[in-house]
Amino acid sequence: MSKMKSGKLLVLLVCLNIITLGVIAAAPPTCPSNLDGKCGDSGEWEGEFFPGIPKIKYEGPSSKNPLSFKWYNAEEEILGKKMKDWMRFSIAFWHTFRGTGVDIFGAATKYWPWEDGTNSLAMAKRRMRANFEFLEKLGVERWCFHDRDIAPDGKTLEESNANLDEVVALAKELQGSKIRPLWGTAQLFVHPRYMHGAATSSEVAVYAYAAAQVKKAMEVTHYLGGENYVFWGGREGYQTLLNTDLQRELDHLARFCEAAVAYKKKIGFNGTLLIEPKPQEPTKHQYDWDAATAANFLRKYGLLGEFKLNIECNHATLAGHSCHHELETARINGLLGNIDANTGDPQVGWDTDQFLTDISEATMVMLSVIRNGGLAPGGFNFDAKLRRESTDVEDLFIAHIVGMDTLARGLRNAAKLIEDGSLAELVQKRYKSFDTEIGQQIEAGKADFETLEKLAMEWGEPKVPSAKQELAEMIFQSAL
Ligand code: XUL
Ligand code: CO
Repeated sequence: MSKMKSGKLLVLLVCLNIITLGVIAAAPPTCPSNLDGKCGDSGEWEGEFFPGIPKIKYEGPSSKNPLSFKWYNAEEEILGKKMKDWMRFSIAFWHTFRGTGVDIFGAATKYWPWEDGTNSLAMAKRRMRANFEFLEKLGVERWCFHDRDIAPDGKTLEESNANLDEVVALAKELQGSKIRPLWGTAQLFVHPRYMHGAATSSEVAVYAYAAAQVKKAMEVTHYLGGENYVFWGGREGYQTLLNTDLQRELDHLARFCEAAVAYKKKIGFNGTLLIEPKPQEPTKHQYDWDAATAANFLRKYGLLGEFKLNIECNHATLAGHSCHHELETARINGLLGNIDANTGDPQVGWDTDQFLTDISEATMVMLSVIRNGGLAPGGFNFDAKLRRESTDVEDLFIAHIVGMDTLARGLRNAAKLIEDGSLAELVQKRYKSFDTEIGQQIEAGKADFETLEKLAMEWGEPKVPSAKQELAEMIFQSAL
């Protein structure tokens, strides 16, 4: 074959491959064959969604039962508070009930038995029933949702609102007296109308549409007894500054936040408003880059006191920080409101939303939570999804169990470190020179440069002590 011909063949093969991938990705899920006619456009579902899965119980660290907690013992007290009150765990509806395993190269890998392949209202209701059975069996009393995860978009805003109302009415009934949303939010990033952003779109009609969607999402969160409301700026950012008025977009975002505060007060919603920072993805540069950027935005626009932050661990690492850094930054600014519990992959550069299973990281997370005095009215939302290759229904349980156990283990370890006191002592010793008279004057803002210059000359070259990093790491590790 000539060079020319083989080149053409290669192009053809690449094209065919792209077409095939496109077809696979677009193929609608089909009704599974093992459902004995239970598939169909009906909201009714006879029997259990998770037959064979018992109510998950605490069995202790020696248990080999994958469907049991080894470290999370809801009623056990740690540092004077029940574990369940430290954790306030929540399930993310979008990952657990809308996640299909689809990625940019491949089709869905998961077809849960209750799915009928449609995005109908009846299907939405059936999924909602599955959600509550899942929560019940896992012993979790909170859940989080986007408006469009739980109810299908309609042809008009009125129709979308009506769909939402119908599903929310069922959710309210299924919640009973114990279960509540940890937070609700509006999905302002999937629909093409939001391609330039929602509150930061260059198109005023999109800004208005987003406002209407948030208004409704806040109403239903309030109706369901939600404790918080989240703003994740899905497409609030830019691709290039060449076509972007940065100042105008940020001003619009601030106006949007102000209007949300006003509406929250108007409807008597007492939940906390939370901004969820993320540096990029889907836009190249998101406005709520990290905790410090979001704090500065709130400060600049006079919104401190009206908002707190929802820190997501995978977003922290995308911003080049550790989760611990983001939690501490939020905490020392009085802004730590909630945690989206997940983790990224150190070798992958995007938001993989994995369940956190690293005990050392969980211990650092829990150190921040304890220092914060807990997270209430926030909590831990499992903004985490099964790997594409994990396809059994029981994997949904196993993933949440290991996520809950990891954080519970982190809590136990952090409590050990706090009770032991050596780490705190190491830190306190490190700064002891500031406990002197002059140190106290500096901290009180009463030491001017002339005074300090005089002292520097009197003292001569400072003797700089060791930072004791390895000792700190040794103490930390002894608690794991
Ligand atoms: C996206 C993300 C969202 C928010 C809610 O990265 O974390 O799921 O938590 O919109
Ligand atoms: Co999140």
